[in-house]
Amino acid sequence: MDNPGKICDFNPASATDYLPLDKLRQLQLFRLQNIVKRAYDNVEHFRNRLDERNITPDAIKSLEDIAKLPFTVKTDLRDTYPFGLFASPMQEIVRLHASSGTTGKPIVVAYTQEDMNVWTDAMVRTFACCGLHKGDVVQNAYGYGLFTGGLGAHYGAEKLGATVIPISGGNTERQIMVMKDFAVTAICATPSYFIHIIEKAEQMGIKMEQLPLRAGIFGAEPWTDGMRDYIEQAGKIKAYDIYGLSEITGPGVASVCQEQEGLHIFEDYFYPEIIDPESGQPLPDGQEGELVLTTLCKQAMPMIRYRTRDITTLMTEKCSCGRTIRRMKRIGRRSDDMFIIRGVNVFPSQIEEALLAVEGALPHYQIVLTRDSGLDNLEVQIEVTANVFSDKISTMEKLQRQIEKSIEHIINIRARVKLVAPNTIPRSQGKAKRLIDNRQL
Ligand code: DLL
Repeated sequence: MDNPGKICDFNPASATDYLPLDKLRQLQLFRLQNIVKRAYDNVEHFRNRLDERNITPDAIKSLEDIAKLPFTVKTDLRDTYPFGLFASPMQEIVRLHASSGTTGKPIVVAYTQEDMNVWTDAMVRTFACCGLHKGDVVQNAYGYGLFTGGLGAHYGAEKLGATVIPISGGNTERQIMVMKDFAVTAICATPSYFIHIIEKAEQMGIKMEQLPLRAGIFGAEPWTDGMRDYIEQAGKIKAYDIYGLSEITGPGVASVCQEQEGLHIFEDYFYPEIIDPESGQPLPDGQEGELVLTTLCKQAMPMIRYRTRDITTLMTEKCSCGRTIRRMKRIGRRSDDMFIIRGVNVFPSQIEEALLAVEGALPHYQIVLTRDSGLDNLEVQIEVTANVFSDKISTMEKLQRQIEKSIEHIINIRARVKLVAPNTIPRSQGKAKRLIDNRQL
């Protein structure tokens, strides 16, 4: 392909999302060859990995050749903490973010000005997918700070031409006051936090249908179709799913469109592969596996074949919205979310799916694992509406049994369901913590 000037010049959303596939593949290959070379020339860790395998960047002659390259995993970021994977000198870096993770040091990610432009462009395209435009008033309740959600959404919404309210997460009563008084039309938040907002609005006597809010741009944690239906009904809005991760850019990697059938991956920037998580072998489109992403444009910190641990399937059917970029199915689980109970692999999202299938249960739940005389117990604590809670014991018992059955139907083992009063389960302002494992494994 002819050198189009700057490797990662970006086009208006409409052009890139709808590129003919042969043009898109050409662009991806051109960018892949360049980014591999950039990483090889500037990142010692990556160069050593290729040298060990006797590979040079020239090995990439086609997109399929990407499979010759080694994976990058989260521990590579930890082992080179803080700046070991940077491919740009510090003077070129205009932003750092970090993600805390559960143990030890955070991982650090960096952006040059060009990276910021790409990230912002990906977010503009995300918002465009969700039907937002100039004139929308966007309440950004993703956390601002080292988390990429707040600033990522902020820059994109501003570039789109919308009016941005940088409220960040927390102070829920104020969120509702602002939503009402500033005539907010779209909100960005984690789905679990938005459910809390709906609940609080109800307590404050504010009816969601009387607000001009029409869209929610939700992501940063796994959620189910059942949760989406609940949010759309209770919040009187359309709920869009957006996906991203710090290591790759932050939010802006993929988004659902108006069809809400899978998330379009902005694959001219982020090249997706699906691999078998056990063998590491690439799987064809249409098969479920672990999502691996390569940043085709990232200058400060190129990520080559990053193993996300997120489980999904690439969809190849053309979307009726007309975009040519591929879609992936909603990410309902991470391979490291999984817990094993009595030998059975279970994901928290399966529990969510089961309980939302039963009327009267609220999407506030927590999974508690305990071990008693060597035997694992799975308890699911679920809030029910005030009406149900004050109802006859027999009604409660019936609901409890219904949910137990629904869970058993999906995961094939028995869980103890405990119905709890409204407002018992802790609310999150960001990512919800669904699992408490007290088994001391
Ligand atoms: O959560 C970036 C983000 C912010 C995405 C705001 C969307 C909206 P991290 O904190 O690095 O970055 O967490 C990334 O969160 O690997 C997934 O496991 C999970 N995740 C993110 N979006 C979704 C989603 C941000 N829509 C990790 N569905 C990822 C399911 C999601 N899981």
